[in-house]
Amino acid sequence: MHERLQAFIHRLLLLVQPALANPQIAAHPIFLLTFNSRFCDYFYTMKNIKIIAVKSEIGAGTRGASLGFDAIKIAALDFGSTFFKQFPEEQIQDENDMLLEPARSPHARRGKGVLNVCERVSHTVERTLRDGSFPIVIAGDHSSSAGTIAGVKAAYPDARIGVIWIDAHADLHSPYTTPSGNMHGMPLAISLAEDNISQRSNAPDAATIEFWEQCKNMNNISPKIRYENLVYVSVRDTEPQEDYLIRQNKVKLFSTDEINNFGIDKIAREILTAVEPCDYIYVSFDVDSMDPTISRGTGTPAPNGITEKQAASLLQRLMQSPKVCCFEITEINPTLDKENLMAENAFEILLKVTNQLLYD
Ligand SMILES: [Mn+2]
Repeated sequence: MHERLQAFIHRLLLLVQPALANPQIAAHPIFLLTFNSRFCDYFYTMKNIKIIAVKSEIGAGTRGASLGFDAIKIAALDFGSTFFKQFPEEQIQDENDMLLEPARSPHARRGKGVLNVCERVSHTVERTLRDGSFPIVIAGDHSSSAGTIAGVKAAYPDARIGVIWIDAHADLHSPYTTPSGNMHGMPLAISLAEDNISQRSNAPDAATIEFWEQCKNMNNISPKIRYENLVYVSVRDTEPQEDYLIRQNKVKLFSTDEINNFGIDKIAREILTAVEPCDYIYVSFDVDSMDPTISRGTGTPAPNGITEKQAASLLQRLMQSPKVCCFEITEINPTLDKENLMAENAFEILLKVTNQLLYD
C-alpha cells in the first residue's frame, strides 16, 4: 500500500514539476504548503540513490570532460530542478593536475593517475552497493568505468556481472593496440583482462606492461567480466584490432540501424535477454553514442548515432530490470558544446532514468 501511495505522489510531483519551474506559481502558498522541498526530499530519497561524481579527464585526449558533471548541474538549475538536492553525493578525488606535466607513457597516457581514480571509484561503488544504495556515476572520461566495474565485482565477487555498453566506441584497446595511448579507450579491455597480443601494433615498455597488469588485477579479481556477458549498443567507430576481438568473441552488438529498424522495445527486450544469465547488470552510457547532429559536446563524436529520445527510452526500458544495479553517464564535454546542449540532453535522460528506477 505504501508503495502505491508513493507511486501516486510521485506522479503528482511529475505533474507539478514544470509548474514549480515558474517562480510565480512556485511561490503560491498552496505549492509552498504542499510541495515544499522537505516533502519532495522525503519521497525522493526513499530508494537510496547515490550520485558519484568523477570529475576526471586524464584518460581523454581532448580537454574538458572533467567539467561534464558541473555542466549537468547547471542544466538542472536552468530547468528549475531540485534533482541535486534530492540525493547524497560523493565526489571522487581526481588527478587532473597531471595534465600540467607531459604524459610519460605513450601507450597508457597518465595511466598511474587513471588507476588511482579507478581504485577510488571502485571503493566508493562497492561501498554504495554494500550499503544497499544504487550508484549513479556521473563521470568525466570513460576510463573510470574500469573502476566502476571493479567496484560492482568487488561488491558481488561470486556473481556474474553483465555489462550493457552504450557507446560509439568499443573501448577494447590495450597498451599493445592503442593508436592514441588514451586510457578512455581501454576500460573494457581492463575489465575483461584483454591484452589482444595477437593484434599488437605497439611495443609498450616494461613499466607500462607492469602498470597494465596492475589495472587488470585491480581488487585482485581478474577478469571482472566475460565477453559473453557484454552487450554493445550503437558501437560504430572501432579499430581493426577491436573488430577482431568483437568477431572472435562473438560479442553481441545492436547497431543504430537495428534500433531504427526494429524499435526500442524489441531491441531492449533482446538486450535484456542477452544478459539474462547474469546476476547483476551495469549500464554504461557514453553520450557519444548519440548522433553529433544532436550536440557536439563530447570529445570523440561519431556519425550515425542514436537520438536523445532513443537513448532515453532505451535506458528507461533497461532500468525496468531489477538486475540493473549501477548506471553511469560519461564523456560530456561542455567546452566543445553550444549553449550546454549535451548537458541538457544528458540531464533530461538522467531524470528519466532516475524516475524509472525510483517509481515505476
Ligand atoms: Mn566510451
